[in-house]
Amino acid sequence: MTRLEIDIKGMTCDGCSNAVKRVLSKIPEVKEADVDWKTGKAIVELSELNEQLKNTIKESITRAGYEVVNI
Ligand SMILES: [Cu+2]
Repeated sequence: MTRLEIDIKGMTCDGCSNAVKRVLSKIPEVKEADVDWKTGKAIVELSELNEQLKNTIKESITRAGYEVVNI
């Protein structure tokens, strides 16, 4: 298992946290996702991690309407 911390801009309520959590959960390699709009952070547990997967995660969050500032 690999742990990834993501900094996200634009989340303003629990609905935003849930929306990000939902898109992350759709990625097969993502085993667990903890998203907190107050800190702007997502802590993700993955079965594996590589650059392509990072891009997929970034795109998913961006498509949901939020900005990935660090991954
Ligand atoms: Cu919101």
